[in-house]
Amino acid sequence: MPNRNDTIVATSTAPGRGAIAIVRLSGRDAFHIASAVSKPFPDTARLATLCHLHRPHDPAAVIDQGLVTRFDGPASYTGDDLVELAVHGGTLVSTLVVEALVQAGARPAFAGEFTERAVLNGKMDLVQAEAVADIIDARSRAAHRAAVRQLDGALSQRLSGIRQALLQVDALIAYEIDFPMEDDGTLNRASVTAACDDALARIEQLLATLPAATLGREGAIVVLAGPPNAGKSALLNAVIGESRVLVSEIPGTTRDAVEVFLDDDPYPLCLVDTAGLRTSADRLEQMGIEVSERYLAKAQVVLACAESPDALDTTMRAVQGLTQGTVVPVATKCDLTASSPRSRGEGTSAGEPLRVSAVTGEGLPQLRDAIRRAVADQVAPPAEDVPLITRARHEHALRRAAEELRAFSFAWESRALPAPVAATHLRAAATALESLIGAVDVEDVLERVFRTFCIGK
Ligand SMILES: Nc1nc2c(ncn2[C@@H]2O[C@H](COP(=O)(O)OP(=O)(O)O)[C@@H](O)[C@H]2O)c(=O)[nH]1
Ligand SMILES: [Mg+2]
Repeated sequence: MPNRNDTIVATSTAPGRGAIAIVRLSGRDAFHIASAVSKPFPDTARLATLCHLHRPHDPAAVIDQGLVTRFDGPASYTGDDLVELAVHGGTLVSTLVVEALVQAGARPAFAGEFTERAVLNGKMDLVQAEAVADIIDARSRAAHRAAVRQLDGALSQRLSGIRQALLQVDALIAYEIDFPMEDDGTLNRASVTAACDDALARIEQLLATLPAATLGREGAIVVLAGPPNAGKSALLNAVIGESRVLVSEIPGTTRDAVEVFLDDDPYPLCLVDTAGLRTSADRLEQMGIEVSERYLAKAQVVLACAESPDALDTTMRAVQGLTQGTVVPVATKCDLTASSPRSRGEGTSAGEPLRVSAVTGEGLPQLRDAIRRAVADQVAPPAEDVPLITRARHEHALRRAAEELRAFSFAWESRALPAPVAATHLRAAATALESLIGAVDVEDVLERVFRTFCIGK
């Protein structure tokens, strides 16, 4: 673990040409170090001040003019004294400012070290710190929404609520062990079981958000499948509104799968253009076809594309065995064929194909709607008030907590283990939740016993 006593510095904005770059400095000597390179150095907290930045103790060696803001700990992002220097962008200026601050006594920060300090100083918990990273990495509205809620503490509150409930049960058991004659044993047993069931249900409710979280982050996989030359690549380009995929009249042009990420609500889409589904003697094309089949296996939605009704039938049959996803029949190049009155319009249920044209744009809005409906059929959009589980770390800890809780319930109900031994499962479940939010406090159980029970009774 890096030394927490060091004062750390880093450029917080992305490198490259830009209007402004922000350099952050944090730690016990932050103000002392900053005042060696800033003239003047502000003496009021949270008041952006225009300063000259220069080499340490050499006001004549000016590097830049910038806005310097001091945040006096603990009222700062890290909880320690912190200085933000907003300087001109580009690669050189911020590098020179960081260099000057290092010469004045700071150490370059490790990745994530500012947020790590925020956690260590109790400004946020681990789950919220992860949300900071998730907000930065979000590439869909769904992922962004989940991260903002997580930073807000929605998930942390749920987790600590469940943990508190478990500690409460532990306290109940401890009380019964210490004062077995004082309470109505049956009532206690029943309330322990009920509290455990409730905690388990709350954990399972969180785990149930995993598919929605995965879709929100990675996009629902929508595969365009069909014979070569059906117009799949042209359709994909038309849907995303730009030419990303090679379109050609030579069958077999798309040999590899091409993924295009498209943000949408409630989930982003990962549109996959594939090689055709026919079997081919060409080795390269054959490999492309195998790739298509792999994508079909994990698709949420398959757009079965073909020009003629016969080809569409064949495609539907070929696809059905290869996917668990919802298959949407799509009649392509409808500008070339007269529409039968029956098939015009939005219908796709009951095998009625959706008529689309990449050339005229006909049917494209209906196609987007059909995709949205099909995705929602596969994974229901998450309830507004339930925070999403977005990380493997969270999933593992919750599964572990659920396992321990089940082990406890079994031991408790079957009386297979003495109560103090069964209770170790309960505490292991609480610890798994603690490891998530980073609130590890062994005194908690004892404190609960004394606070919620009248020992003097
Ligand atoms: N008229 C018309 N031609 C299309 C349409 N979509 C594709 N094409 C043509 O059909 C041929 C094959 O298209 P392509 O997208 O490469 O098919 P893929 O093999 O299924 O990817 C190309 O010559 C396209 O210009 C359409 O909606 N209308
Ligand atoms: Mg193609």
